[in-house]
Amino acid sequence: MYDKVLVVDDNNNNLRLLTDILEDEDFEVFTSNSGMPVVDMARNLKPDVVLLDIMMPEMDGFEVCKALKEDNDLRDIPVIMVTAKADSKDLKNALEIGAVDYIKKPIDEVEVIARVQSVLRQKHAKEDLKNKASRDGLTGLFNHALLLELFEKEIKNQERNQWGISFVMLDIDFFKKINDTYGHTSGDAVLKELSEIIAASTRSGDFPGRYGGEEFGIILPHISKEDTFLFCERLRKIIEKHDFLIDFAAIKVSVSIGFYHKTPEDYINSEDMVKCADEALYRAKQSGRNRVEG
Ligand code: GH3
Ligand code: MG
Ligand code: MG
Ligand code: MG
Repeated sequence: MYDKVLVVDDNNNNLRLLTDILEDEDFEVFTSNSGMPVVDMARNLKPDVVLLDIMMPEMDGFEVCKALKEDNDLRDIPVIMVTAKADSKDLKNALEIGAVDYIKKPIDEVEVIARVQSVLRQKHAKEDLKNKASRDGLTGLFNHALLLELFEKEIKNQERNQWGISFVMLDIDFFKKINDTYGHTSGDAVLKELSEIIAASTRSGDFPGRYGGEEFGIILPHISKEDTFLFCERLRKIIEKHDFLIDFAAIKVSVSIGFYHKTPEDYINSEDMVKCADEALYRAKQSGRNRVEG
């Protein structure tokens, strides 16, 4: 996939020049000749880096950069300032409000490419690190902390778009018995295999995570209550029928599932949604296990 660069400059000649340079290097380039729409564009395009002219009418580069850095979802996008005057006060100001680098005009092709690539290398290295730290070691699913962080973001996103969102909590039935009968290593193998089933059952926009021990949390954005129930039932049945291979034996495992569905009119926060899903899970356990309650 190509890295996306958003180039902002009020001068169309500069825009064309920067676009040509970057496209020659196979970047996907988006442009704006005003600072005003940049925050919205950044939200929609999710660029990997923004090149930002300082001197622009209406909204200058400093203001745009500040607005990006004040937005939780956008602040990690690196900003490179493009400046006509090599005034060290301007550069200091740019770095202070969160720009990572600057390019001086007149624009030098080699410098532009070198600076953009260096910033992207840092960005990708940071993302790799975060990805590793955010995954559960045993199952490879999102860990508890990241799952909750993603959930907060998704709820906001759903409210903005007037969609429904569900939180699903899944717990293995009588897992202690599996550990006691076959050993902890076999228990781990079951957890891994179950994670693969969960990951394979979710769509690309869903977020499956390991909530804790033998409990899994799944965020389902943009879904109805009926479809949440169908998803959970389908997952429950797939697991019930599956042969879990441990050592030389194949064993059967069942799960209980609770979920909470939030409509756009329902102003409940993530913490309370998790609590409600947990209560539904408790009801599923109470009413016999291997069930879905929502
Ligand atoms: P219930 O149907 O009520 O959920 O019964 P349960 O036995 O599944 O629940 P309980 O909470 O009594 O036991 C959960 C067990 O899960 C106890 C714990 O040792 C085990 N467990 C938690 N994390 C891991 C893990 O990472 N690996 C293995 N092998 N076992 C784990
Ligand atoms: Mg300008
Ligand atoms: Mg449990
Ligand atoms: Mg259990």
